[in-house]
Amino acid sequence: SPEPLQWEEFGDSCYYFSDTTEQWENAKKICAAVNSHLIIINSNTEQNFVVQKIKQTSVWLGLHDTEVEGTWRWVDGSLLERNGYWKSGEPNDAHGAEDCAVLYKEKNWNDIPCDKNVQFVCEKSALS
Ligand code: 2F8
Ligand code: CA
Repeated sequence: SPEPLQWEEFGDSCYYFSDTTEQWENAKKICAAVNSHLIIINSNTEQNFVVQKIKQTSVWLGLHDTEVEGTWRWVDGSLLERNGYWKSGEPNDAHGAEDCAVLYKEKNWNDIPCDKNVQFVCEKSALS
């Protein structure tokens, strides 16, 4: 039988930090398949927790502007409020081809092409 995933509890959520890298859509599907979603960052403390667990250089966020360019939505459909934690000059939709967001170890965000292979973090409620 497969090994159970190792979930880490923080606040009211549990987090799974992948070892594999995946394209954004596949990472989203993998999280959904284990009753979770790609991470939604709601606070600086949550972001700091995730950052210190990053294994490589970055992880996918559950944040994209695939539907309307420049309109950033979380995977639960909610709009990104405020300014987020974008790196200076981001999001810039470089080459008109950057619709998915990553969180870097340096604690800031960038938009990159969704077909890049990146580690990812799944989040689910710790309560349910
Ligand atoms: O200069 C910022 C720019 O740097 C890279 O492109 C050269 C990033 N691309 C990737 O990481 C794939 C851009 O997203 C970033 O805006
Ligand atoms: Ca960018």
